Amino acid sequence: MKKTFKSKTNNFFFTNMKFLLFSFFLPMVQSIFIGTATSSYQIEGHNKGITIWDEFTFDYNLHPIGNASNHFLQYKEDIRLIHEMGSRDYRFSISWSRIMPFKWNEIDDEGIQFYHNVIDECLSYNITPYVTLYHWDLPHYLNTNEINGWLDEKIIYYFKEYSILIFEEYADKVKYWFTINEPLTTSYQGYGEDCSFAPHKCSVKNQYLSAHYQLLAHAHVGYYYLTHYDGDIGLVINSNWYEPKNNKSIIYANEQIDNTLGWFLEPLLYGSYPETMSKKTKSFSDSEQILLVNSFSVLAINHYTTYYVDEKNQIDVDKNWHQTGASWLYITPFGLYKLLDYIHNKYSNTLPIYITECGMAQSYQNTLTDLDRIHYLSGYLYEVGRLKHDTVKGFFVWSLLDNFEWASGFNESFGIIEIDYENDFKRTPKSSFYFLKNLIQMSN
Ligand code: PNW
Repeated sequence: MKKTFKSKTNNFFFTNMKFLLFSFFLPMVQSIFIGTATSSYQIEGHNKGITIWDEFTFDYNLHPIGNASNHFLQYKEDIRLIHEMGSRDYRFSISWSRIMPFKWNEIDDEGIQFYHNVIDECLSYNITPYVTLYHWDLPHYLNTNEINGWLDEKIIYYFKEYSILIFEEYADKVKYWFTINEPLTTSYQGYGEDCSFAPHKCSVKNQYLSAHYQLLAHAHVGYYYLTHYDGDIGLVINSNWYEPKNNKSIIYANEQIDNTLGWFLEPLLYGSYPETMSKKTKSFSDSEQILLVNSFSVLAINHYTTYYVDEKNQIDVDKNWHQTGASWLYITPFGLYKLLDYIHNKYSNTLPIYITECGMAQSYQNTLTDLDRIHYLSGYLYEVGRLKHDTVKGFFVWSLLDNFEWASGFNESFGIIEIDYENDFKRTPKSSFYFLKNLIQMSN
């Protein structure tokens, strides 16, 4: 370990200073575990079936997926690295189109076996698997004129049947499940106003409809799991923190939070959308409400960054905030504290919370000495440690590996392990990997 660290680092002293500083607040974060997260499409490669992301990158001439981070062939090495880091918790997703590559309900044995292998490999090291059922790689045959992806009510049935199959196959080994990753991103970026993601079918109507069906698909699956199995399940909700820039903008900042976090959290907790959205979207029937409020046992939150909202309801940033290799992502640790505190005070003070993603990007391969990531992670973890309640159970760093960052291709590296795409997908842990390893070791 030391070898890589020393040879690639002229800033060894500074990095170790961070370790030293970190030990001051270590006791505060000791009660939560530190895990890492990935998703199938972003890392696996060697896909058999076509997904909406293959179609989208082809149609818009974006960077093709290729073999991603080659995890399909190197999963053993990757899980061994998690073990080497000392982490006991790993979140990954199952690719629907690896399970049924070509046709609805035509099951591929190799696909089924692959996830058995991944899960068994984790268990052999005592690493707990946290499995996401859907992280955006929708099979293309579910995005046609006949079945129109998340705009089609039938998707609820398909998602439920697929999920039941997955539970039957793996639920004896996996006790933590997440249904859908970031429905907000899919609705806003894939079907809505932002329109920068697959399947690129955008309108205001589609934005709300796709959210509605994602929520119902989650509800059916979550309810099914909790009534048939003994384990935990949740919907992965993402939210930035929106900080009012001044007194006149408090109302707008609150609205932004309702329109993002509240859009997906309130249906789960209350069976209805926030006030600000109720005119824009369908409402839930009585029976749907019952499913929704009984569809989860944990809260799963992805959080990356904070924005200011000004008195004109415009998004703003502070010029002193450090912008990362992803233009939308600033290092703003205070926002994580505020978001978790807000959830605790406004919504729930008992449900266990998992931070299912948190991390930052460098421009591709700019250095193995990722001090800015150490800065980011120590800041965000410190803020979790500062909370006055103990509902946060775990913190999954996004991401274990450099990977395919959706519309940005391979230009943004979120990994704590570098992938050298030109040299046989060679894996090299970055300084942040050792930082986390140290932290985990010290807190054991
Ligand atoms: C999440 N934004 O996506 C996803 O869950 C991951 O697959 C992804 O790699 C990670 O965050 C980093 O981006 C997001 O533009 C994509 O605000 C874009 C945004 C937020 C989250």
